[in-house]
Amino acid sequence: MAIGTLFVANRGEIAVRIIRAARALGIRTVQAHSAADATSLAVQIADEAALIGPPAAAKSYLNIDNIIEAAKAAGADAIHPGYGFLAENATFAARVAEAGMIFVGPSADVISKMGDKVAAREAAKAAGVPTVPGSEGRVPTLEEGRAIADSIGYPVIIKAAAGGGGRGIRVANDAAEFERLFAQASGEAAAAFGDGGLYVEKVVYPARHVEVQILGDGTRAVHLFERECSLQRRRQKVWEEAPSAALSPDVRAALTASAVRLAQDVGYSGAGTLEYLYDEESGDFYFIEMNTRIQVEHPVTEFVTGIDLVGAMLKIAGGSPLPYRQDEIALKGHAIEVRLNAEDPANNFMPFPGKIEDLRVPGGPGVRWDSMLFTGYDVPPFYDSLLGKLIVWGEDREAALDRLGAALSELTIAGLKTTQPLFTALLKAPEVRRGEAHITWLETWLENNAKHL
Ligand code: MV4
Repeated sequence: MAIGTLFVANRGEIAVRIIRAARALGIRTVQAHSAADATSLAVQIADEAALIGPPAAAKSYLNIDNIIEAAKAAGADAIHPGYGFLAENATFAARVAEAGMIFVGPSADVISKMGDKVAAREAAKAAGVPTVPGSEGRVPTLEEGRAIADSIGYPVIIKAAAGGGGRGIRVANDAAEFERLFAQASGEAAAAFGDGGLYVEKVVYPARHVEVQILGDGTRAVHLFERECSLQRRRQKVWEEAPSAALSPDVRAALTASAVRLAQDVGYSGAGTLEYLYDEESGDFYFIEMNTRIQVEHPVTEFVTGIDLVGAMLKIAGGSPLPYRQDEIALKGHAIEVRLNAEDPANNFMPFPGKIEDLRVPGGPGVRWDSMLFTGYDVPPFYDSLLGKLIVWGEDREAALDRLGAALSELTIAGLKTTQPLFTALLKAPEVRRGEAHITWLETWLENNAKHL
């Protein structure tokens, strides 16, 4: 059943993005909002709006009962969860289905399976997708963990089965550290996730973070090439590109084929991303986890493939078969995204909410601005600090870098501090210009350069 009315259960720039995709397909939109977001851009441009609770996210954007009730009252036949909040919550996906609506995303079962990082790792192995050398399944006891760590060799990384995105991970450099950290990690995982289960992997270092975008319809899956996301701070990406400057055509072909195998094996439906670590030295790649949502950085993939990923999600959720064959998806040129956050990069990236006193947005060929900002908007202090994303496209990486520089020099966001100066400085860094940064590069660079931003 094609979607008639879509309930947008998210906020900020992604809510705006979802409304635009829905409108292009003739779908009516109802924007969920907390009391703090009543005047947001998403509320202004949606066909309708629905209050779902007070400012605190736990009482609004994370409030399953309120969201389902408001969506039903609005006559919605589908709910788009965006990213963050309830996007990867299997209970929410199941509740939406029980209420007779469509969850725009994979089934609750697939969310649940991929949310268990050990189950995801085993599914990858079963699909013939390379994983990092490490434990089989969960590690039941400290003694067995020690034996595995000793056999794969230190340093090893201890991860929470219920974790993901870097929560609850520990690096042990020797057996003594392993003994200390294993119990600590298990206790912390039990407290944070209600599941103390752990697994162990060899540390891949130095490594790039490369991820593959896929689309599936439950039967068939296609890939939309990869994104390079190594430029990150405290596991928050700040700059993403497509394609990765590090991959040869042969490695790209093997990597993307592996992602399609895994997506197809689990019967994936909707947009998803498989995260890998890439060892440039050996050319080896290793699956680490899957994200079962649309990601912040999806526009770089849209730029290099010309495909509307959010539109594709809505079509698939409405029951259409996958709208693309693999041979219809081609990679053209190079795209870069930078995240403009309301943070002070010279002061340890301290959050800096406030009022937008003036806004001047860049434009021209190959320039895209995805944001919820308008002059006079008061950035609320209750949510994450993403203000918008500047995305540029060029015929090749050099052209994209030049376009990013030009677009950044046009952009003015006045009234608060943003991460804009970080990107102007990064564009001058030789390692960034050459596309050489790996996952720990930015934090080291910031130790020497953040004070000048
Ligand atoms: C790793 C790793 C090195 N070796 N696993 C951190 C977040 C979570 N998604 C997985 N993470 C890592 N897993 C092995 N076996 C290094 C990281 C890691 C990382 C990964 C991707 C992007 C940024 C990162 C920053 C620090 C550590």
